[in-house]
Amino acid sequence: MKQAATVVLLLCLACDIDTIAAQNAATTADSARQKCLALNGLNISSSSIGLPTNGATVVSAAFVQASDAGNTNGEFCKVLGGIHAVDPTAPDIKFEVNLPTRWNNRMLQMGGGGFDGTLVTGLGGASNQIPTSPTPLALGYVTLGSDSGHETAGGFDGRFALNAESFANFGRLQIKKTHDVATTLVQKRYGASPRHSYFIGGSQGGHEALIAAFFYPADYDGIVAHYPAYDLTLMHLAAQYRARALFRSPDTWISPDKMKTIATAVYGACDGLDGITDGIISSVAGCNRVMTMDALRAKLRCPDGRDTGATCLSDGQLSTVDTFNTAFSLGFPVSAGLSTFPKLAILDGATFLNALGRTATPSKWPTNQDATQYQEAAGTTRYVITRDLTLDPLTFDAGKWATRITEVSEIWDANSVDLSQFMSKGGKMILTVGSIDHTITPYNTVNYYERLVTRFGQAVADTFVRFYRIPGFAHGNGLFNAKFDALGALDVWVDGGRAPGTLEAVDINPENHQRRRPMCVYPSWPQYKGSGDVNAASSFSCVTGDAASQTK
Ligand SMILES: [Ca+2]
Repeated sequence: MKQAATVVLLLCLACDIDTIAAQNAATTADSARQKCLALNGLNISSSSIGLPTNGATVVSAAFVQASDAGNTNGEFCKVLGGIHAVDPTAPDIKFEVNLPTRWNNRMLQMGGGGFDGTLVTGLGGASNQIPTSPTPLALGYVTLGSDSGHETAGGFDGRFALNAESFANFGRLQIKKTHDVATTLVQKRYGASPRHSYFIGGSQGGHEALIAAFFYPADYDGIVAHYPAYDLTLMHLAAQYRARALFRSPDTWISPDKMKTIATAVYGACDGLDGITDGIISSVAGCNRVMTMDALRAKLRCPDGRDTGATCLSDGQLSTVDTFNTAFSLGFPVSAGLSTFPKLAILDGATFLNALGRTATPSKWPTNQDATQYQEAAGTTRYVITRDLTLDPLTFDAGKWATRITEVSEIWDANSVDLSQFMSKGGKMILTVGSIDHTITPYNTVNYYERLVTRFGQAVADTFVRFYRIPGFAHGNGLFNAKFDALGALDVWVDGGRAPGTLEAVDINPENHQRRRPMCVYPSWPQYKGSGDVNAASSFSCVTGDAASQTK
């Protein structure tokens, strides 16, 4: 570039500096455009992809200018293509890789959600980032994503799992295949490899982030896993168990009105324990102490245990709450020896919104009007475990399918916390969960972190993992709809060596005036100092222990 400027200067002694700069920019843009368009039709051989495929093809490479209508990502090259399966009947893994002209030498892979099946474009914000902040692509990251190797209409449509390679791609393999193709494209475009490679995602995307760390540690330097669905087998079999409890009879279903009654009782008992009644239960331990099953029964049981309206719970409904509030045990181990799935946070403030369904009778083919637990149960028991599309998910008996269940678990779960290889290479991980996540349950991530601490010891775990439990946050939404800069914190840690401490989250629910809270490193939580602006993070301290016992 310096040479080009000198040439321009020599040829054009009368030109001013601005003209030279403009000519240089034009030369750079021309070069970027040429390098982008040269990727069109590129065939990537199977030998440059670290898992079995039939190679990959770039279907289109389009040069996007900063000034193009609707583009807020700056100038970049948008590459679309497919990774071909070994089995000719299995679909391609469709991918998108975005190569910015002003590259920051980093590559960021983004995860999907549910059963995937929609192309993750990498054009938008990183999972749970503040919406008004620049996207990773605009910051100079190469961004990438895939459809995981199948297309669905959304939800938990699991037809793709009937094909073994398609299922294995979704289960794990697409992560590395897409990574390797993107790395090849980066090398072609820039003539260099990324200095750092990251993965970020929430829910299934968080699961994919943990897959990256555990199964492909050589490929990634940094991971952000939000509320990861890492143990899908146990999660969905627990969902099936709880859906059976919920729909056992018309008397055991909990209507949205009844759920509001439960939440009102829980918030009445627990909201103020953290120093401020703000619709957020920040002292989970304090809440667990005061809002037990017995306390709920004493407060809400209908006279004689018979349903007399929305303001009380029948004995059948109380038994459903009890099932939700108790860990599920499968009765035999799956991958990494796990056999249980923790309780739901129904007595900690999880509101469930309409997640328990709109009617007491679920549909044969679930829609988003049905209970989340039922949708998950149907998807996994029908398409993945039994592969019997006539199955009634509520009659499924896990004990009769033990062999297939353990096989499935090995294909798609990321249960092991032995991240030795990731740690040894210097990898860093940020792990988050919302305290009122009703789609998975915060305790699933808490368990992962606590098993990890048991495996490595606290001092070693602190060198490569940070865990944040965010009060009032649910599953990418919630009463405190937390948004924060996890990617920035990760990059400072990986590249700059500075480990994250307390972060800050902003609530983007419009009615909450952009209120802010500290994101405390687990197990600490934000306690109101007793004075100061309730919408300012500085009015809260990260504390450990149980406020209920502290105030006694
Ligand atoms: Ca509170």
